[in-house]
Amino acid sequence: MTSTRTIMHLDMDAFFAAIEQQDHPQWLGKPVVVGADPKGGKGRGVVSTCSYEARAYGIRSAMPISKAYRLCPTAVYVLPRGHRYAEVSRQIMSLLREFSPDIEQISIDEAFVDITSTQKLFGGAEKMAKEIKSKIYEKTKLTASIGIAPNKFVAKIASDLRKPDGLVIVSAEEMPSFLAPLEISRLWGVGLKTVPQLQAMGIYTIGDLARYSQQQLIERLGSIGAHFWRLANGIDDRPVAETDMVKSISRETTFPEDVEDAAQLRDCLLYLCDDLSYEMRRKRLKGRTITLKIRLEDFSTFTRSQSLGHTTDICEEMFRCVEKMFNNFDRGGKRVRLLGVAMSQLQGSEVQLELFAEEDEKRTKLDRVMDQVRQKFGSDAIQRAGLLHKKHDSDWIRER
Ligand code: TTP
Ligand code: MG
Repeated sequence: MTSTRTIMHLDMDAFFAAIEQQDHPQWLGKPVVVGADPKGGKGRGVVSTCSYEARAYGIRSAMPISKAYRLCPTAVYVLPRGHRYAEVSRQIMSLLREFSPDIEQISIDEAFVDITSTQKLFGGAEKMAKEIKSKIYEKTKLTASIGIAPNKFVAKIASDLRKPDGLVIVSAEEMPSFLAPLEISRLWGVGLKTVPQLQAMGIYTIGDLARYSQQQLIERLGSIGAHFWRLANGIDDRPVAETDMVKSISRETTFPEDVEDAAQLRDCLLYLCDDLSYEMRRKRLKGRTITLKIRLEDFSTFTRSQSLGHTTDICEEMFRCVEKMFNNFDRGGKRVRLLGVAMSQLQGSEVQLELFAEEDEKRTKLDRVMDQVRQKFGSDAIQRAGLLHKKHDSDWIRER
């Protein structure tokens, strides 16, 4: 058994919408929807988030913007301003660092903080949480919801329970009775497919699940059964660690035969950037540093990195930088065995696939069109013009 920890989970309330309301005080108290342009109900794209006033009309994140418009045509509709939200996010995260060095940011408005050792300095967990909330409010005029529990899983549920402006503290002793009445959909990993499967076993709440033995659950559900059993019994030893967050994301290719031709190598790099940027947009990540990896025929391996000065998930921008590093690399006449492209210094990107900020509109148009085609037809359906003359792309072995 590990000794008891105290883990805090903080999640800002209606984050993008609350910032818009603060920046436009005339919108305070009104339904505000951040997302795609509704175009009088004909708009495509989705809701990013909305104020609690808009939630009263049934509007939710990820809902088609046309549906939101039907539910409340008089709401204030605004396009997302990613840079502004990222700026406020940085303010909040640096404020949290004044309270504990053990912070794991998991999205733009959300972080875990291990306060096991620092809570005493602030007179206990509750006082510390209240101070964090008021410091955030002082600085940004925004409200946060906080959950505190012996582990990440329960802390995250707790922060969600009394939103907005909530504070829920669950002690180790309270954990079983806290978890028991909650719906099983709250368990990490229980998706739309698993719910009916569990219900067929008479499991509707976390308490129902906790009454099964671990062995029974493994027999019925496979190895995921053990995971559900552990969570349902309040067992979650995952540490709060920045390393938990994806540090980098990459694509690389080993050629079936070593390649000499620079044009073919450049095409391959474009292909890798394209694939990588698509994955980043899908995962809502942007990166600041790009790395090129080259392995030559004699297995000597080199990397070249460059910071872009800002974060991006745009293929064109990534490729331009990689191409430059590639052109400057002297391979001494040797052929290339492997090429790779990686992005690091990642941040959660603020907008969904179909919701690029206005200033990025032009640059990302091609990316967006390709994303839509891929989503429709699968990832091999489309390739960039630079690749179109290639017949043998599929010969490249993709290593993930
Ligand atoms: P959330 O914390 O999930 O939502 P929220 O902060 O708007 O509201 P809540 O009070 O329920 O926490 O997400 C944080 C931000 O991420 C949100 O303000 C907008 C963005 N986001 C999207 O762009 N699309 C989505 O589908 C979701 C869920 C969030
Ligand atoms: Mg939030």
